[in-house]
Amino acid sequence: LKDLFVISDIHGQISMLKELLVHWDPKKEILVIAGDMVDRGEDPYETVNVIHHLKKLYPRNVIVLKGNHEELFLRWLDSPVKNANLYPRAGGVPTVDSFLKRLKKTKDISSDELMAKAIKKEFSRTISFLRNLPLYFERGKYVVVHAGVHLSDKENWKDSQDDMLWIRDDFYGENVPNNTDKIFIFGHTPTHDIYEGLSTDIWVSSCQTKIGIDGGAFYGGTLNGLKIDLKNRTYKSIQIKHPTLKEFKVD
Ligand SMILES: [Mn+2]
Repeated sequence: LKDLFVISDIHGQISMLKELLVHWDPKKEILVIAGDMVDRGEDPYETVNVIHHLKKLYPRNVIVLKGNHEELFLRWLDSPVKNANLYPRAGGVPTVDSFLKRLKKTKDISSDELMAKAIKKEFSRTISFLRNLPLYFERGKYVVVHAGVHLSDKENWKDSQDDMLWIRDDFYGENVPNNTDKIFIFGHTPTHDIYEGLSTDIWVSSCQTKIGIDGGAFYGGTLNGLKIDLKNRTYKSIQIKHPTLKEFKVD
């Protein structure tokens, strides 16, 4: 039985991702990317590209989940005019730019409509990979999901796909009891917000069944990796610090 190595909310921070992936052992661990690869950040295209490549290399040992930002990118691709104002506000510009930069032909692309059309055409495999991402990953007692689920009863936590992408304190709030028998690993809300500014460390609810791992990598926080030993139910975390300008490397 393989252990889990969970990473979430990379938001284009490819240098931090590469640094963190050094700690992944593909022979012993299933890598779970819990969504929000794109939007904001250093290079969203390359982030998706590296993860897609890993998925192709290790189809059974790499699990990639959809986050709300993959959903927002896909919505913009499918309805660029309707989302022309909304998507940039969600951090979409670096995503679109990083894809456009890799286009073979870049002339005559002046509107959102033409940009979306060109990206869909040239990167059809990447886009189809994003479209078909699952929303959660379940292994024994553990469930990895981007934002969370509704916890009201034991059976129906799988019902709301919307919650899996978007929910916040209606899930992680300390006043929300977990009536399922699962332990949830989630991203989406930076732990910095849950800790009210005190830390970017991995957050564990007092009931110990909700574990937040989003270190706010793009916001100058950390990219957290959570290792879960399934047999012994022990955890280990690895934190990659946001590169300062001085330490920043360009290769
Ligand atoms: Mn999110």
